Parts: sequence; structure tokens; C-alpha cells
Amino acid sequence: MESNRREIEVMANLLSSNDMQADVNRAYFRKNNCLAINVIGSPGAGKTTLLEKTLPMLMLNRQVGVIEGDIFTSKDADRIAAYRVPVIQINTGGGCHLDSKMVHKVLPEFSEKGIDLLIIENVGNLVCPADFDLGESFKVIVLSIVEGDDKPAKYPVIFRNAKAVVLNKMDLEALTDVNMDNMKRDIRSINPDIKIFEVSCRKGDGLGEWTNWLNQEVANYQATK
Ligand SMILES: Nc1nc2c(ncn2[C@@H]2O[C@H](COP(=O)(O)OP(=O)(O)OP(=O)(O)O)[C@@H](O)[C@H]2O)c(=O)[nH]1
Ligand SMILES: [Mg+2]
Repeated sequence: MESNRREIEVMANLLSSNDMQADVNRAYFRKNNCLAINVIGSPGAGKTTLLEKTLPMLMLNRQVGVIEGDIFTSKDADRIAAYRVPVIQINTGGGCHLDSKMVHKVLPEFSEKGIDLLIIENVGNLVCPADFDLGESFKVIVLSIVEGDDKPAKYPVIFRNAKAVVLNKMDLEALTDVNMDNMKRDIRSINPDIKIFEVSCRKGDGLGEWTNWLNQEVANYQATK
């Protein structure tokens, strides 16, 4: 009982220290007029692929920077670097999510680059990143539809805290038993305001709508300086 209470206290302190640093990061982003988004999803949901497909369109009128969160490798940062955007890899060394201190440490790497949009790809995980504010303006979930239509109901916290969800791999819908109506109904019952995009990064379907929305979010953020 005593040790349970101590664990809860340690976790509460950790979260509150994370939140304080997240507020510092948020102030940094505001000062630099840079919209920061936190992209979250299970391993393999298609987060990096979504960035790869989105970057060429966004880069037409935005300065974009990327932070790649990963447990050990720099594979995702290497993929993103091919698009000639400033990209920094953070390895958590086993940790299942990024935290605001890790993000803060790498922010100087983006200074004086005039970044309008900083995309932070979190470690592949649909649970732990939900609790750790990085100072972003909002969270975006990438959910591969082949993961199953029960996933929003089973992992509701992340859906409650996100502004948008990208339902990816729509090209595989016919090969699975996923029920898209059930999936979208559950998402809306958790978060009625969430924006839902149905995309196929493989085929390109829905990517224009997603990119236009993100572009508009940058414009809205910069207009409310
Ligand atoms: N069929 C299909 N495959 C896709 C689609 N999007 C991504 N993939 C594939 O899914 C696999 C995983 O994609 P990634 O973008 O690496 O996934 P991720 O979410 O970044 O994974 P982690 O960083 O490891 O968490 C790759 O083989 C992609 O080619 C899609 O729309 N359709
Ligand atoms: Mg990735």
C-alpha cells in the first residue's frame, strides 16, 4: 500500500515537471511563430510514411522541421532527411515516449531556420505518449485501419486528447474485416470534435485534404500571434 502511494507520487511529480517544461517549449514555439504538432501512433501505423507524403506538398509554402522520436535507430530521420528538411533524431534509449525535456534540448538546432511547422513524430506507441505534453499545439493520431476497428474504444485516452486522427492504409480496407462506420462512431463518441481523415499513403488518397487542413492550421496559428 505504502509503496503504491510512493509510485503514484513519483509519477505525479514526473508529469508535473514534464508539464512545466512543456509550457516553456510552448512559449518558445509561440515566440518563434512555429506551430508544433505531436504525431502519435502504434509501431508501423504509417507515421513516417505520412510525413514523407506530406512534406513535398507542405514545403511549397512552409518551412518545415521534423523531430523523429525512436527507441534506438535513426532510420526514420534518415528517411526524412532525403526531403531536405531540418530533421533531428531523438533516441529514448528504451523509453516508450518522448518527453518535453528531450524536445527542449534539441530546439536550438532549429533556431534561425524560420520554421513555420515543427512535426514531432513520437515513439511508436498508442498509450504512453498520451500523458506527456511536449509543448505542442495539438496531437495527431495516425491509426492504421488494419489494426482493427476496436482500437479507439480500447485506447481512448489518446483519442480524447487529439485534434485529428489520420486513418491510414485505406487501400487495405477490402482485405480486412475492419468496419469503418464502427471505428468512426467510436472515435466520435470519445471526442466529438476530432477531425477524421481517411487516407492511403500508398495510393495517395485523402492526402490533399489532410495537407490542406494542416496548412490552414499553420495559417490560423500564425494569425493569432
Ligand atoms: N498498404 C499500405 N502500407 C502503408 C501505408 N502507409 C504506410 N505503409 C507501410 O507501413 C509500414 C510502416 O510504415 P512507417 O511509416 O514506417 O510506420 P511508422 O508509424 O512510422 O512506424 P514506427 O516509426 O516504427 O512506429 C511501411 O512498410 C509502409 O510502407 C498505406 O497507406 N498502405
Ligand atoms: Mg516512424
